[in-house]
Amino acid sequence: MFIDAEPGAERDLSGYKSMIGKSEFLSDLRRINREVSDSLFEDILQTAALLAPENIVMIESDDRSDLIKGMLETGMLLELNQNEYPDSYLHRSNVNDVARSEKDTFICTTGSADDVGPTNNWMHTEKALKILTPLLRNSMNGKTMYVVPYWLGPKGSSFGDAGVEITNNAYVVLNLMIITKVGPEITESFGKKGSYVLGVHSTCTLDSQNRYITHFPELNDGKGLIISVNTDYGGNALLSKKCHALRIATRRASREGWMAEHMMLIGLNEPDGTKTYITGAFPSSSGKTNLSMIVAPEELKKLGWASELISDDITWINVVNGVPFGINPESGFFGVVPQTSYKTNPNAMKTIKSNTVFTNVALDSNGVPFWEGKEEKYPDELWDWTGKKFDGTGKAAHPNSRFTTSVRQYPYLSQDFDNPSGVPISAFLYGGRRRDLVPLIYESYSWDEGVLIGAMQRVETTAASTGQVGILRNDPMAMRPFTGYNMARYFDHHLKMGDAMKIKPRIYNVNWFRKDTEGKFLWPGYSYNMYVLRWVAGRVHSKAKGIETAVGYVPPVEEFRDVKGVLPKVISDLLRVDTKGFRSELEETESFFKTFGTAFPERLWAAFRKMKERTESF
Ligand code: SAT
Ligand code: MN
Repeated sequence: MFIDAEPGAERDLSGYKSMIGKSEFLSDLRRINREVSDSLFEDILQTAALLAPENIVMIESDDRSDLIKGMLETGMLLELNQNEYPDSYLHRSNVNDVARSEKDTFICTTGSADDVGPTNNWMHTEKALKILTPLLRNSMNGKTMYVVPYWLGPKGSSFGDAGVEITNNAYVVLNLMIITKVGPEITESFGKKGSYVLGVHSTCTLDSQNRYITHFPELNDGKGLIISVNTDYGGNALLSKKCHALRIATRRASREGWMAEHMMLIGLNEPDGTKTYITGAFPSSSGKTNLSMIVAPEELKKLGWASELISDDITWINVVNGVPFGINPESGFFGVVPQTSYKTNPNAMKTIKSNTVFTNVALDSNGVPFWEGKEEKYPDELWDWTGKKFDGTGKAAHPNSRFTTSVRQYPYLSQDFDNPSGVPISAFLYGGRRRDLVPLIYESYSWDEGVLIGAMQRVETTAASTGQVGILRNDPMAMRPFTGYNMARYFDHHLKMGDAMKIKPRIYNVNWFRKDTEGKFLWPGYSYNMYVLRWVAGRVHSKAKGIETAVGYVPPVEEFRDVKGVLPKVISDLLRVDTKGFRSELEETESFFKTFGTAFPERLWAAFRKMKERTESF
C-alpha cells in the first residue's frame, strides 16, 4: 500500500471490508484477473483506513441518475431549464478553486529534482507523503468515499489503460462518468490490462494553502499513484485527465516507446474521399476544442470538405509497423465555454444542448446558462458564476468555465473513435496564442526540426491555469504543465519516436491569433482554419506547393485565393516569415533550452543551429 494508514494503531476494518465485498465489479474482475481484483480490494481498504469515510460507494454502472438526484438535493448541482437544456445542470465551484494550479502540482520521486527538470515542481517521495498523510487522515469523516474504476481508450484496446480514482466528491464522480468509461463494459479491458493507475482525491477543507496535486510515478508498483488534496477543480481533481492520461502516461510512454500528447485529433475528409488524420497540440484554452470541432466554410463544404472528431484534448500515439496510430484515451469533453456560439462553434453548441454539466457559467432568469460570447447581448437579468446578481462589471461566466459532455453527443464523431487500433496520423500541428511573429502556418523541413518547432513554442498564458493571463512563456508542445518527467528527456523521446516511424507525420507551426497594430485579429480563425488544414492535407498527399523560408515551407498566397472576406494583402502578411524576428526568437529559445543543462539532447541543438544559420542567410 502507498501509505501507512495509522502507524502502530489497529483499526477494525470489518465494516469497510463488508462494504467493498459487495462490489460486483470486483467479483467480476476476480473472474478475469484475480490478482488485480485482490490488489484493488486491498488498495480500497487501506485508503478507507486512512481517510476514515462514513461509507464506501463503488461506481460500477454508468447510470448517473441516482448520483445526480443526490447532488440536486444537496445543491451541488442546479437544474437548468429542462426545455432548453434537458438533463443539464450547473455546478458552481468554490471561488478559490476555478483552474488548474501549477504551483501546487508536483512530481515526486525518490531520486532528485533532475528527474523532473526545470519546468516541473519536484518533491522527494518521502517528504511529500509526510505532508500528505496528515492532510488525508480522517479527511473523509462523515463523508462518502466513492471508488471509480475507469478505462481510458477504446474498449479492448491494447493501447488503453486502467485507472481507479477514489474521491469524496460527487461532482468529480459525475465528471469521471462522462469523460472516462465506467461500469461493466470495462471489466474485461481492466482485468486484461493487469494493473491500474491509482488516484486518491480528497476535498479536505479546500484550504488553498495546503493544496497539492502530487504524482508518484514510482509508486503503486511503478504504475503510478496520484494524490490530490484541498481542491475540487477540473484538472486538479479529475485525476484521469491531466494527471493520469498525461503526467503519469508521459513518463511511462517514454519507457515503453509510445507518446502521450496534449493533442486534439481529427480526420479530414477531402472531396475525392481521401481521409487525412491530423493532430494538434495547443495549450489549454487556445482553441484546441474549437479546431477539433471545425466546420468547413460554406464554399469548402459544398465541395465536400468535412472534418470528424477523434479527440479534443489528449491523444496517445503508438507506432505500429512504422506508422503512428492515435487513440483518444477519453470519452468526453471538459471544454472551455466562453466564446462558444452558433457562429464560432456550432458543433459544440449542438453537443452541449442536453446531458451536459456546466461548471461556473452564468444563469439567466429562465434558468438558461449564459456566458460571454454566447449571444450579442447580455440577458436583462443574470446571475454570475458565483450566484450573485450580475451588475455588468467583470465577467458573468468565469473565463475558465467548462462543459462536460460525452463525445457520443458530438454530431460528427469519427467511426474510428472506438477502433482499438486507432487511426494513422499524417500531420502534427503546434500552436498557441501569439499576437506577433509566428505566421499562419509553416511546415518544418524535417522531423528533428519539427521537434524543434514543438519545443520552441512560446505562447500566451490563459485562464485555464491560475496566475496572470496573456504572459508569453515557453510551453513546448503545449506540454509544459503536463510532462511528468524531465522535458529534456521528453524532447529526446520525440526525436527517437521519429526514428521508429517509417512514415513520419509532417510537423507544422500554426497561429490563428496574429493581431494588427490596433490589436485586432488578422485571421478570422474558426471555420477559416479549414483552408489551412486543406494546405496541410495537400502537402501530405504531395499536391500542394511550399515556399522555402528560414524556418520551413510556407504556402504560396494562391493557396488561399478562394478565402472570402480576408484581403490578399492580409493573407500575405499572415504568411510572411519575419526572419529577423525569428532570429531573436531563437535567442530567447536558446536561453530556455539552456535551463535543461546537459540533459538537453545534442541532436536538438543540431536542429536549432541549422535553423539559426538559415535565419542568418535568408
Ligand atoms: O482543467 S483541465 O486541466 O482539465 C483543462 C485544461 O486546463 O486543459
Ligand atoms: Mn487540455
